[in-house]
Amino acid sequence: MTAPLRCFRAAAILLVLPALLPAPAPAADAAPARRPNILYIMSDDHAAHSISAYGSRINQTPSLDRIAKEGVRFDSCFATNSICTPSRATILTGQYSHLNGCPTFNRLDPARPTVAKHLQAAGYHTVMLGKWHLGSDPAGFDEWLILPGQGVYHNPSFYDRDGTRQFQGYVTDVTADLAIDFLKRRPADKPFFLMCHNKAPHRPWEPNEKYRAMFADRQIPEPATLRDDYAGRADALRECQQRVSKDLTRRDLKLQPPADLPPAERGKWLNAKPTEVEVETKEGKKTLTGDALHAWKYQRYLQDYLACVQSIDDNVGRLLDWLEANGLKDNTVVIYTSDQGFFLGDHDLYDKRFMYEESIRMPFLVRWPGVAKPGTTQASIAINADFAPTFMDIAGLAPAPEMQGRSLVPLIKGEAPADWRTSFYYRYYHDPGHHNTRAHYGVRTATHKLIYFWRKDQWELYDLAKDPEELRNIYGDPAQQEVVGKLKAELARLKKEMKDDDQYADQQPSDGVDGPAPARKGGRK
Ligand SMILES: [Ca+2]
Repeated sequence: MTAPLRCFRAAAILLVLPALLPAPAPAADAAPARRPNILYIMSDDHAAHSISAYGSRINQTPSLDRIAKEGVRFDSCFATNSICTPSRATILTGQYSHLNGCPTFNRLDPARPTVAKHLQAAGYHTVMLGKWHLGSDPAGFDEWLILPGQGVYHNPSFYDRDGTRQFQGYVTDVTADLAIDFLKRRPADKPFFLMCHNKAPHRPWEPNEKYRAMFADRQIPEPATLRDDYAGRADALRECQQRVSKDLTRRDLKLQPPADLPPAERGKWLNAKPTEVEVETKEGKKTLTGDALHAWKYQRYLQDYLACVQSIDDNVGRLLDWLEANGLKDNTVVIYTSDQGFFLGDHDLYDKRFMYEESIRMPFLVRWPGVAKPGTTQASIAINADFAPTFMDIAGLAPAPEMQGRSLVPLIKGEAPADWRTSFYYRYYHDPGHHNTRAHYGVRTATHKLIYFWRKDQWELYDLAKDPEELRNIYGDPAQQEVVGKLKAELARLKKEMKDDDQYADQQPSDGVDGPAPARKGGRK
């Protein structure tokens, strides 16, 4: 696995040279001046409710649980725009979409300041491996090797400054192999900032054979809201096209085209959304429709999704073991998260985008020996814009002035700053987008959520304490008008504080994250 990274070795040797210069003397009362390494592991679309440390009812993730047991579990960490590229841009810049220029699937301008650039300038060795999905080539990284666009699960191609190379194997294994390869040859006298980004468990949810077989016959418990009838809600839920019952394609469901289908018609067949499916049962072949088909689709979806998650868990375990076996455990902050949450059949949905809990909630687990108290939890509201200032704080740097988030280090330490945020602002733009999900913005507090679908002029209000599943829209309830008024005022305050002047309300930059860079490198996928 080392061969594709050979080109980095020369660069790594050169980069060691500046470190030979005398370092500034630490202050007399400073702790030993060894800045911690940062291993940031992020998966794609990994919902917290499929991690057993978060109380999953549907799977076990012992390696991720290990981070939680040895560190702190954040229970209220949220994406501010719950799709891939925008969340990644926010994580790197510490800014909301309307300021970092990535409200949808558009390219991140590589000239923008990012936390990688700040850490690199401060002497960290910065590395980006895996799924990037920001269109432009990574900037501010000493080394990078990334999947083109979404990448593929099996025998994936990765590319770097020199071009595209294909690897044999399963993408989650390959990504961890690359991370371990880097760790083995990391610069000896610099701390590292390693972003290790999994493609999994993103659609089309293609597990490796080991875990596909393990989950093939599992019966996964259904979520209570799988048959949500959307009564009382705004039009958005009824209009969206991310429903388990209606919108999973034959490709998603891993159905095989008839053997006699002409090759030219295979794509159309696979992309169709079936309204009946013939399955093998103990009693013979049976055609499923209606609710039986709905239940079957849920099982097929979750079996594959959870099998993809299992490979992530295994590989996180490999990374943790490697750190421990090689003396890096104590001086490496390990973070596990996902670019957003995901619906696992909740509200009959299978994507994200909506401001509902399963979509916006990000798993966020932090192990920092000697700083994070093992086995603790943190309920304060964290957002993805906080990650960049957190990395800077870990590195001993003040947050960069352009960043809108706030360092989570006090929360990692178990402190409760009196002035910590008690609400956060959310905004989603990609309408109609891939799943016809209506644009909206809103505010969430510890107890309530107010959502405004601005193009439809429709509102939803949920009492999260009384209705955690968000089934009862109480916006029109006369008894709630005082709450509505307060939340509207808070929403306006946050919108202003975050400098959202509706910059992208009517028009967003054109998409471009899946195109130019890989194409320029000589083909993708
Ligand atoms: Ca994602």
